Amino acid sequence: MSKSGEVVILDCWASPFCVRVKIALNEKGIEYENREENLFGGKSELLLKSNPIHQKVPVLLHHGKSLAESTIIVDYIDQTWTSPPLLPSSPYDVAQARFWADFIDKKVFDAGRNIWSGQGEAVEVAKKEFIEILKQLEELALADKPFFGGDSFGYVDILAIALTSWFYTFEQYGGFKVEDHCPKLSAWIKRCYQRDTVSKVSPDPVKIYEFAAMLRKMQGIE
Ligand code: GS8
Repeated sequence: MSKSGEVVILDCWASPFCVRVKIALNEKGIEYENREENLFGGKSELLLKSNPIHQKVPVLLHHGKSLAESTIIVDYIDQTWTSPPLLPSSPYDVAQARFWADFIDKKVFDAGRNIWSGQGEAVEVAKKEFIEILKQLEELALADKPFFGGDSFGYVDILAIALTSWFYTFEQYGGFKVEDHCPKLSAWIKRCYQRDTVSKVSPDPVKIYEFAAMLRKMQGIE
């Protein structure tokens, strides 16, 4: 267990990237303090100082030292607190996990964002792309395994499950259900949410939907 103040997350409740860090720390049984950033009304000096390049959350502060980028932070957490391991043990399996982590990072959330932030035909295109990406994940990465890495919940599961509290928003704006296209992935989502480490830090999908509606208004989309 970590003493108070040792581990701090510069956080935003709706950020799927912050959720990744919280799940990883929960899996390791590490206590942390989360400091909510106001991303629209002025970021804290600490955030600007800790992540001067991107000025984004999450930032992890460990004994005052800062780290940015959620996949890198989850990696750091896995190397710092080694039990239970999140990444597999063989170099080949680690490489595979990193391949899918990279795929998820480059594809899933951006495709989803194009659904909720789009209009007209662009939404249809984004929806098709999003479903195609999920099908690739389902067929080629998850297949018939309970979790991406096999029998136990791990690195790729954390990176992917954290994005799913936004799926309801994508579904509402896109007019589709993930479950109708990707039954195995839907079963995996339910399996992951049975874990306390996931459910207790995952934002309410309806609140995310309301948040996305607010962002659309702010961006003048209607
Ligand atoms: C993405 C972080 C990010 O987009 C990661 O950590 O994995 N690749 C990074 N953070 C957003 C909030 S979630 O959409 C953020 O901090 N945005 C503030 C800004 O862009 O100014």
